[in-house]
Amino acid sequence: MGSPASSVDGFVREFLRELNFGQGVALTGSEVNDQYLALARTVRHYLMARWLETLRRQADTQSKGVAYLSAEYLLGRQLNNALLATGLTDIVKQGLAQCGIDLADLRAQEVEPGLGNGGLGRLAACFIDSLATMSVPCIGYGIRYEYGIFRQTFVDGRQVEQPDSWLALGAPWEFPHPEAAQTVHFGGRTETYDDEGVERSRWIPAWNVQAVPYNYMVPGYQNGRVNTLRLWRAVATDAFDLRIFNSGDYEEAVRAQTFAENISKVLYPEDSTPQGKELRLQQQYFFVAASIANFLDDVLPEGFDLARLPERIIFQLNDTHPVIAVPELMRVLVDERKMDWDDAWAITQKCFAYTCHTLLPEALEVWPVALLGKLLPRHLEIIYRINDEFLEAVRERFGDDELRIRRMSIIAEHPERAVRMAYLATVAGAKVNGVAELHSQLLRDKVLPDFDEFYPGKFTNVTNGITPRRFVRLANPALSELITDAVGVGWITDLERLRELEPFAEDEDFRLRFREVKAHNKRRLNGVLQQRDGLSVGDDHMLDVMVKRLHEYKRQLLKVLHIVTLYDRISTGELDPADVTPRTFVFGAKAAPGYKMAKEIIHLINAVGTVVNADPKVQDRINVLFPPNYNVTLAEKLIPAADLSEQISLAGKEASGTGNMKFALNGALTIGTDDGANVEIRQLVGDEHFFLFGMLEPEVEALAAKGYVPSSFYEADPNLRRAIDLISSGAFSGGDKTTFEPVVANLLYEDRFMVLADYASYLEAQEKVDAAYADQEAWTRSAILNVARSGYFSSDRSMRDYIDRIWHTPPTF
Ligand code: 26W
Repeated sequence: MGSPASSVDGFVREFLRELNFGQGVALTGSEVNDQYLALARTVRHYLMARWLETLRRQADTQSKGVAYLSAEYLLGRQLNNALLATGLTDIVKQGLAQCGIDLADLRAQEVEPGLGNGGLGRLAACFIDSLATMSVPCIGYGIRYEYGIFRQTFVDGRQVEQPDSWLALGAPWEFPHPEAAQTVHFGGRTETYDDEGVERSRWIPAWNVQAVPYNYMVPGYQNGRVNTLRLWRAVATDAFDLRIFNSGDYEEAVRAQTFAENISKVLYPEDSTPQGKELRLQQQYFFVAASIANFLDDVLPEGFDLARLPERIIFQLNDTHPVIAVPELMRVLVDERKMDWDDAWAITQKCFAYTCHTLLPEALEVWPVALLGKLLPRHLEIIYRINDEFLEAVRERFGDDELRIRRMSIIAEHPERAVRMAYLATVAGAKVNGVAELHSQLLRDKVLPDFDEFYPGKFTNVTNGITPRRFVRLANPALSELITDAVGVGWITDLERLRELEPFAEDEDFRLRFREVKAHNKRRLNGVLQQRDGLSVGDDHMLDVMVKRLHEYKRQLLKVLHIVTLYDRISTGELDPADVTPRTFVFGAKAAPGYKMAKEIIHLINAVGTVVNADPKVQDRINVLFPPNYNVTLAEKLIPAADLSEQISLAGKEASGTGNMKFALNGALTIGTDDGANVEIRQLVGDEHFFLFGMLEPEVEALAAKGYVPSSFYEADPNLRRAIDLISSGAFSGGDKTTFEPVVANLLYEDRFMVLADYASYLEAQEKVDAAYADQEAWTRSAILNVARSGYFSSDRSMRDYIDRIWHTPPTF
């Protein structure tokens, strides 16, 4: 199977063939969606030979690879990346032009697969991109949600969620394989039986679903390699009970089908109800059971000696969501393959590694024993045995220190008996890593200190990274061209080469061109926002951007208080508008549907924006934009245009952040706390090129220990008092004093994330930002140095760290 000729004419032939025979339409009269689908299929043909070749070589060499287990993949649009990977962009552009079609129009037609919530899902997407580019064997395993992260709209400033029907207009990048479905079982009971003198256990499940694999190509950057992302869809086994159907009970007939297919229906359904919780556990087991079965039965050659499994695979657990894979592998090895328990456990402990992505105690997953036992009775038994043997080893080492035993038990007793998934992952994993230096340190010292002591050498750090292909080369073509002009193209796969830009910070002409790039990106953003939301960004404004999930610990409220203070000072005449740097503040954030306070904060941001944007006293000075439905596609336009990156979480709470890296690499300066990967960004770019503010993590601890009283900060700081009073006064809610009462009360009497304690320091840092921005030459110098010194944050480097320290999976070919 030869790949289509790489010429404009060859492309046009292929494209028209797809349009005619694939879509069944003629070019004349075809819709944009027909054209997009035909183009996507044409481009995937170009990748096909490489994909098949990769699979063939992998089967031949049988070298060790990574199975990345993740409940989320936030892929972003595929077309542009596929074009970049194949180097086809110019040919396609010309070919389409011959057909009277603008490539940009077809790009805009693609709906991104939003199969993730935030950083963790996007990280998974960056990692598989890097592994393909580095020629490392990897299969990404996950769930093909029918509805991804909701589409966010605002009604009267409040978030309203709409279903994300990303499949509605066709899904040209996926390859369904119903013939390769796996059966996944649930419920029932266990029993022991005599197997020729050996007592064994077996699981008698009550029901099952089919897991149908949908394969996606993961192309490396211009290296002829294509790895696989395999997402599972749940399909009912006896889809339709014809007997019941014929008897006229249509509802009952489809009930079982609906029940089964709910498993892959939506990303992270609400877990505030017991049903929702159970569904989430079903999702987790569903995709890891299918993935393990797929790897053992279909990927490994027939007759493979499972004692050698660790030579072939490492299952990387992306947070605790896939951790039920640990007892599942044990069940398969012991119950199905009849392996001795100790041998199976030794293998299992070499085949898993675990990444933790949080420090917030409430985000550490636990599964009530009652629920787990009902859904997966055999797995619960296995977990108990793992725990018994583990605690026995702890006793051997530390004696009968009951407090320690209770602390370390995989089973928590309070408030209800539950399985601590992070502990299970830590006991089973060959390695455990955090996602930035500070986070990994806190993980060892604060979250899992007993485990760190018990398992010397198990804990390690791998600082996150981002793919420079998508987030610089594709998202910022203008900057990419400037960089390539200066240092050559090597940076795209060797991001440390950006260092060679350092001398250009002193080159006046280069600085001018750098500023032109920013201005160009702002105009581009303006075009996108105009069309998308009717919003505009002035190109003479500093663009101050805070985009990330809406969460109290990230402190969007601190940003709001800054804006309210500025607004108050200008509108009362305390500040002369002429002395204020013109700024446009941009927010992008989705709140979890059940997270009330987060939704109140969204409402407040929109309310403040409405008032500020309408007030003639501050017009042309400050502006607040909150385009709804922030996603990867919008990020790719927003980040390259930004001047200032807001990374203002309370120190010790943001595990890493990856947005922070994207901004620095696109030449924004950061205003940030000493948290997550901000710490490393600041160390690399230099203090003079980073606006640090706020308490350090130990100071946060100390304040909490002594008793934090937020209202005392309110009493003591007149600026803060004015800002909060203005919100309470109804100034942003049409005079209604009750609207934002919950937010204000939360700030004054709880303020879990110490917004008020860091307010003064934040304001001071913002004044430094203004002063620095006034000197455009110096600002540009800093921005260039941010780019030049952030090469470390390539996900290629993250992958090298995982490979060297955890996976030991060298590149193959
Ligand atoms: C239990 C359900 C659940 C699901 C998702 C809890 C929490 C999540 C988050 C969306 C997880 C997440 O995205 N964490 C982020 O992971 C990034 C990649 O490591 C880090 O950079 C961020 O700091 C961290 O918040």
